[in-house]
Amino acid sequence: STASSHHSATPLPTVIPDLPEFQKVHHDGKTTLWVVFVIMLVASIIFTGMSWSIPISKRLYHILTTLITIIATISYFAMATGHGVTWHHIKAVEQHDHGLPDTTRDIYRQVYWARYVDWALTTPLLLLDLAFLAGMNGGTILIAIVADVTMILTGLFAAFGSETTGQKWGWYAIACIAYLVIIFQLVLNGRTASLAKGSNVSKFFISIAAFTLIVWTAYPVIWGVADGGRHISVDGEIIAYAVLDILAKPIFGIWLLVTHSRMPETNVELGGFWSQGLASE
Ligand code: RET
Repeated sequence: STASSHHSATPLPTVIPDLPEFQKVHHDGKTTLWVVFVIMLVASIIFTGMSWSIPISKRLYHILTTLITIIATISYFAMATGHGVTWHHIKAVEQHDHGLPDTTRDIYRQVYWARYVDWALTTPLLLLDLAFLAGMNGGTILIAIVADVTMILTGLFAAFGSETTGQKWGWYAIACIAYLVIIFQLVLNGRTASLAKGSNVSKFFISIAAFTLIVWTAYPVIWGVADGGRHISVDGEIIAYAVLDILAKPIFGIWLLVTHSRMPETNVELGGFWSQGLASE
């Protein structure tokens, strides 16, 4: 043939590999991160202001709730400025074109690991708010907190898990089991404990715990759709978590603090080292 007669020439490649796909943040995602940063900052300032006017012995919820929004402010500052995010190689898709050699197409997606650092610190504090409100015992609180930290860390491993092995969804399943432990502690032990604090506190605990369970349960759903299934963009994921974070932190916080100021029975008796030096107040 004519082609074989040019044996000294370098053959042209017949297949040009497909360019990798990069799933990344764009304008809407960046704007959202900055907006939530401002909301968390304003909430932190308001909660700090609210704690000023009440005695230190009644500030436990204020301290916890303010720390939660301060940590979120820091985490959103990191993400908005491009920190706390890294590329995760999701997979190499095999391309089969009839008659041509197979090629692969790599897919990369940005993973905001700063979220998991935020959640690892703030979700235990949120649980403490609820646990003190219900009057849960130390053992029950310890189990809920350890299950919570386990849930967030295994969720982080899931986010960086490989898709070609059972890693990603395996870690996800473990995180969901840890989440069920938290629900069990709140629904059974939390509700029972709250009854001892009277019907007002019990009713309030049931309402705010139900709100918490609904909002918290949306996180693994979003995760499954966005991080797990990659059915929504990185921007869409940022917006979804932004809505949930605002509900779970500032809205939860203002509801708790305002109700606390109107319902003296919600006050926590701080025994032992918690109340050292406060006797004179
Ligand atoms: C992950 C993925 C793995 C499975 C489960 C998850 C649950 C996350 C939750 C997060 C709550 C966050 C809050 C943040 C701040 O306010 C880690 C998404 C079960 C429940 C309340």
